[in-house]
Amino acid sequence: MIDTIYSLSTGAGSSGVAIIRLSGPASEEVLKKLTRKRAPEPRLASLRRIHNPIDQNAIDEGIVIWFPGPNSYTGEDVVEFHVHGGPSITEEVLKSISTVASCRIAEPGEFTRRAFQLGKMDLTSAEAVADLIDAKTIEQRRQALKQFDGQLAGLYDEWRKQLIDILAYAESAIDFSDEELPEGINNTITNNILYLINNIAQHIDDKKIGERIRSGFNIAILGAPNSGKSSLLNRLATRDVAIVSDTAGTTRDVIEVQMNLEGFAVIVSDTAGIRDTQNEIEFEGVRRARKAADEADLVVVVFDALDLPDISEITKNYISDKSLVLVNKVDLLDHSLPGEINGKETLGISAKTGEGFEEFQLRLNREVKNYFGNNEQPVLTRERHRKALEDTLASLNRSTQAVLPELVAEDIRLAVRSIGKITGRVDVEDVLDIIFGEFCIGK
Ligand SMILES: Nc1nc2c(ncn2[C@@H]2O[C@H](COP(=O)(O)OP(=O)(O)OP(=O)(O)O)[C@@H](O)[C@H]2O)c(=O)[nH]1
Ligand SMILES: [Mg+2]
Repeated sequence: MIDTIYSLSTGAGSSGVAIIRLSGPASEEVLKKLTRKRAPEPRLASLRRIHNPIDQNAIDEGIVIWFPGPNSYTGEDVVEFHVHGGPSITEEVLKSISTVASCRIAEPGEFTRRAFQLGKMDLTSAEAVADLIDAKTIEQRRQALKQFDGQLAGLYDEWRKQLIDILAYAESAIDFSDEELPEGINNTITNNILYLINNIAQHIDDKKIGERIRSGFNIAILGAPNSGKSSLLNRLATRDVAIVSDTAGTTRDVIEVQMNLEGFAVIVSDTAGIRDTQNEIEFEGVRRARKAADEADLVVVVFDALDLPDISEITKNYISDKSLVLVNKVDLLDHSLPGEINGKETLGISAKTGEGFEEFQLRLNREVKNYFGNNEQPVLTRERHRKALEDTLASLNRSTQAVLPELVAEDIRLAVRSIGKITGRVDVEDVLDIIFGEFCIGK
């Protein structure tokens, strides 16, 4: 007996409309009990009075929609109650549903999990549902929708199909002697494997673009104490996030602010001023600052114009090809800026007056856009995909070294399995909990 699952599918709190969704064999029974009528026409919005089936009291009047399986989100029988979104109403409807046998509250992601299990969508589309719900920027949404539409699944399924073709060849090489096989079959196998290895390797050599679109592009602000890092963060965030003071060594913890630059999610971190220190707390702050810089996709290196020409040597070490170099406090400068530091062009700004800030923002936007590029190819979006592709590559590379045809075939079979795990074309029970655990209840 399969449970019927239900939950409030819209957000918590009061709203104009709230949707309570059910999926499973008892859906129709619940619908009849709560509306005291037959199920309406399938997929047709119908106005109904909704009652508590135990005390028979009216709860609300709302829209009900009946989706008999398999033409529903999950593939099972599904019912939606669209009621007024007051907590007393939604609680009472949920309570009423709980009185019907075999109905229980859904686990996180369970609706989508059932949709996957009944073949309504592959695993990458299911993951994309979670991403669509979480999307806060245009680019996050675009990427999630592409994945939901099956762009990633299409690519991986195509590679898997090619691998299965190669496997068929490789197995024929086991069963038949050399004389019986068409000429050059081993060369064809090897060439096809090498071609796939090349394509997969290119696909995963991606600067983690897809993962960064989901999780955010990391920018660390780094520099000597008092150079104006926190002032810069506050100006970027247009609010007073970090404490600013003329005491050197004010910031200790890493302060993160989420922003949206050019439609991309960005996390900007303000850090402790880098210097040698005996103070235990400041020392830990400096350690965290260095770590933030190491892990960042872009480091904004800030120098203090008041230190010129003896700018901080420790800070200089952080100039690399992933940095933007600023000289702050140009409002106090009575001579000209050095055009470059360590071969990197400098930009003079004043976090206090805003001088040069517009140009800084333009450069920041340009860096973010350049990092992501105009990639129209489907990109992988999770460590899970990367790991499966690395396993696939490892098996394929091994197969090119194998001498016995049996071993070649076995490695290709392993490769088929690894790549199949991404879309769920194999036994994947073990990964399901991880994927659907990312969801909130009601999705
Ligand atoms: N004149 C002027 N003063 C500035 C500018 N930017 C920051 N300041 C001042 O410099 C001092 C230090 O600024 P903060 O933003 O706290 O510097 P910080 O780099 O975060 O310092 P730590 O957290 O100690 O490393 C404060 O008194 C700011 O008001 C600027 O562009 N011009
Ligand atoms: Mg600070």
